Order: sequence, then C-alpha cells, then structure tokens
Amino acid sequence: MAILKILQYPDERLHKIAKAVPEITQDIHLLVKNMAETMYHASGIGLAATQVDVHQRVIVIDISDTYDQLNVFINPEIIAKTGDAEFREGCLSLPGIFDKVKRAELVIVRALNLQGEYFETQAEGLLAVCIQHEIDHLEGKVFVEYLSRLKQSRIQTKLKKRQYLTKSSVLSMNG
Ligand code: K1U
Ligand code: ZN
Repeated sequence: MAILKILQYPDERLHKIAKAVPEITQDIHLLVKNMAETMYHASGIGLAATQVDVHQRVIVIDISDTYDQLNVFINPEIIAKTGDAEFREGCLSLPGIFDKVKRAELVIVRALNLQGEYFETQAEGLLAVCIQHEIDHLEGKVFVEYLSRLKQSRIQTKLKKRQYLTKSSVLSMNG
C-alpha cells in the first residue's frame, strides 16, 4: 500500500472530470486500498480519486470515529435527493479552510462495489454531505466554488500568503 500525494487547490487538475470505471480490475482494488490509506493518514473522512490525480469515478468515505467503516463507491450517482442542510465543510485539498455549504439533506446513491455489483444506499447528515462533496470532486468542483466571490478571493489571498511564507522559510533554511 502507499500514501498518495493529494493535489492542493488551485491545482488545475482538480477541475478535470473523472471517467466512469468500465471494469473492476486489480488496479481499481489497489487504487481503493491506497486511497483509503491516504485518507486515514491525512485524518480525512472522505477522498475522491481526482484528489490523487486519478481521473476515474472512485470515492472512499469513512465517517466512523474508529476509522473501521470504509465505504467505497465506484461510478456513484445520486438518484434522489431531498431537503436542505447547511454544514461546515473542509477539504484535504484546501487544508485549514472551512466554510458552510448548502446541500441536500438526504440522498439516495447508486454505485458499484468492489465486487462489481450495484447497490443503493440512503444517506443523511454528515454521510450525505460527504457523498455530495466527493461526487463534486469527480465533476471537477471544489467546495469553495459554492462560496461568494468575496470569500473566494479572501481564500486565494490566504493561500498566496501561505505559499509565500512556505517559499521564504525554505529559502532561509537553504541559507
Ligand atoms: O474530500 C475531501 O477533501 C475530504 C473532506 C471530506 C469532507 C469533510 C467535511 C465535510 C464535507 C466533506 C475531509 O475529510 S476534510 C477534513 C476532515 O477530516 C473533517 C472536516 C470536517 C468535519 C469532519 C472531518
Ligand atoms: Zn474535498
């Protein structure tokens, strides 16, 4: 298994649209294992293949406190949704940035499992939020794109400052 590199916003590869998985191969099994390991290592509750620069429709989610309830969704589709919910979201591609996003309160998802069988599941609360957040990644959308222009521009400024500080500390370490 391996810890994969998570693309950081505003990397343009985060805006690629992922393709459907045509067949559940050993490569897909390995991708899922590596994505789960990467998500656990980063203390996240979800990860989309897009975030590790693999543009195939695969997501992993584990919202349990014990990190032992992995959900794998291959070619996920939201087939029904209802209600409104607002939740403070985070993203492993944007560490340290959190903001409220409005989404559906309850979703019904259809997807393939690792055995290549279709299943349907109903989700609400944090699981529903996370499924919608991860499916957005597969569509090339990052949660900050739901925020106002003002908030997005403040986030850009914060990220630029952070990039500048990282660069200058690396330069001073190298003398
Ligand atoms: O897709 C990702 O970048 C993972 C992301 C999932 C997510 C968290 C919260 C709301 C929607 C989607 C994260 O895991 S962010 C980091 C995190 O561990 C976390 C943040 C807020 C609540 C719980 C966990
Ligand atoms: Zn994310």
